[in-house]
Amino acid sequence: FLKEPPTVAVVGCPFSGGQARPGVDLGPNALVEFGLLNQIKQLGWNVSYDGAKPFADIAHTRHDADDAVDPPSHNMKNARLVSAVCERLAEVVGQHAKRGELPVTVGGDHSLALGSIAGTMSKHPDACVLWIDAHADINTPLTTTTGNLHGCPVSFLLGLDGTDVAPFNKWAKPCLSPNRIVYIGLRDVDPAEKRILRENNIKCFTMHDVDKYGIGACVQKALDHVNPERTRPVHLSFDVDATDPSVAGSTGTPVRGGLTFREGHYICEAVAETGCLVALDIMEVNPTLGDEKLVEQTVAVGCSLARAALGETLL
Ligand code: Z70
Ligand code: MN
Ligand code: MN
Ligand code: MN
Repeated sequence: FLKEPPTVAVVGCPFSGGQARPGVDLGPNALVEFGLLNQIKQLGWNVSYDGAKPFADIAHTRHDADDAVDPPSHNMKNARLVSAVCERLAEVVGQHAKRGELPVTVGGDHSLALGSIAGTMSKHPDACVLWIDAHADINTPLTTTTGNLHGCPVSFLLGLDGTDVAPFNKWAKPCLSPNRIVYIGLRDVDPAEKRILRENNIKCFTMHDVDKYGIGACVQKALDHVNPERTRPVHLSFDVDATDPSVAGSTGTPVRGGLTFREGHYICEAVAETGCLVALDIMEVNPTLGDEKLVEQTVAVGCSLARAALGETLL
């Protein structure tokens, strides 16, 4: 699916407006400072990086959205801001994909995946999505109890009831069908989200399934579901809170009982082995949460998950 020479376009999106805790906007810079670009080069990729430039003209990409300027609409907080950033991200990711590059979106909060996946779909409408997360992020504007849009991106991608609302409906058209997304790592799902997942027959591998079948079988079954012939392009959207807080603790909503270090990396390695990866998200690293050691560990894990997805092997 990619052009020669193989190029990764790192898209850092310093954005925190999809949730309540400041600091996740500093995630991209932390991973880049830790050496992400050179690490990807070491794997044999050409690497491009634009810094935060693509988002520079959108006010308040940091966590300073003002309810007076951007009042809650349909119970969604910072809706105009999230929509504007995701629309821009979709353009940027779409442009890179159309040049045959592999966009790696570094967040930032997970509302950004509405933009990154919309961008992937603009080039690869037949792509499937692996969503690795403690959370399902499939609330709609009608079901969200927090109003935080990082809990909602999947519902917009699927075009569920209640998502055809301004400002999102100006640009975000449904672009994914429920049988083309699969979850791994779930363990903190709202009651309304459980109903949505059931009603739409969306395949999920919860932590219960990881315990029961092992990560190898779960990833195989997940890929068999969304990509049985291994011919479809794959967008891997990895929320670092899918891993256990002991693995990546510097994140806004840690949930105990998560993926081990190896289980998280195994998912990325197995996706790399398919040769189908066309886009990657590394989301929700918040370098302002926890002590220095926890932050460095979490940033390092964000980088190593990215490397594993981009072909780093153990031998
Ligand atoms: C909850 C909500 C969420 C991430 C928390 C939480 C969603 N279901 N997503 N942390 N990454 O607010 O809708
Ligand atoms: Mn806010
Ligand atoms: Mn998430
Ligand atoms: Mn999450």
